[in-house]
Amino acid sequence: MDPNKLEQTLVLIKPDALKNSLTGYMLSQLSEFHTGLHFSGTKIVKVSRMLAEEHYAEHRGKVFFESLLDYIMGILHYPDDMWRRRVIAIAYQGPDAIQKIRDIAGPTNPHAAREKKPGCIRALGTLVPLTDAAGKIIGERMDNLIHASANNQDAEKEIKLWFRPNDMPPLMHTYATEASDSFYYFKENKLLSNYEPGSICLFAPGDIAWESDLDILRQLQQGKPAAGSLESVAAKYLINT
Ligand code: 3AN
Repeated sequence: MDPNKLEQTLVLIKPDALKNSLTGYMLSQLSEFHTGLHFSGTKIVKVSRMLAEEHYAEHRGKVFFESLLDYIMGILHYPDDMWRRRVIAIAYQGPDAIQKIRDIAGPTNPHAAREKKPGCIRALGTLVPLTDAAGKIIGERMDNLIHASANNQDAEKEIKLWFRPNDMPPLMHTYATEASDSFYYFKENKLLSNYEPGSICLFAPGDIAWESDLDILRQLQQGKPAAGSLESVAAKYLINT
């Protein structure tokens, strides 16, 4: 099969889009008819802090980081209705999927989006001033409705962060999978090989995992440096728990 056909990208329909009832509009923009792309996975996610931190790891330490976490966790748009704090996560797939979705989403900054690409999804977004404890403006947050993976490397990291292999049909897998041959448990940000009360089983023997996730766990179990964090593996297994 042409590997180009398998290119995947992660789309998140963020809480501001849900709050403004833009889901239908956005899905229609992303439809196979308009883009030639296909859904390979979709889920409704209550975003945990762990997942939010992993997803936005590159922004850690920036002035808007904490606000960005609150935004993607739905806390800002649904301060009272906790059950409404959700995003829709979608894996899209097809030739040139990453660039096609980036084009439909438009520039990151909604003001730039309105100027440079009227009609794109992010042109409907907004900028929110960020203030310090004294009320002084220290920056701004971009509420831009949609996340779309920026490049191949990010797409792989993000698809594997949000989706398990069996969240999508096996014939649509882009990334290598492997059956686990051991038990791996997670408890209080630690990796365990035996069950302890309160621990969560990430993998049992025979469970299908992303190969790279198993590589990370094996390295961590031996106390060696790994290509990713334990949280980057565990976060998706804790989704909606
Ligand atoms: P994009 O989503 O276009 O790939 P990223 O990955 O650089 O952009 O940023 C992720 C998110 O972080 C953006 N969607 C936006 O909400 C927020 N963000 C990025 N840069 C800034 C910034 N300079 N000020 C405020 N928020 C930002």
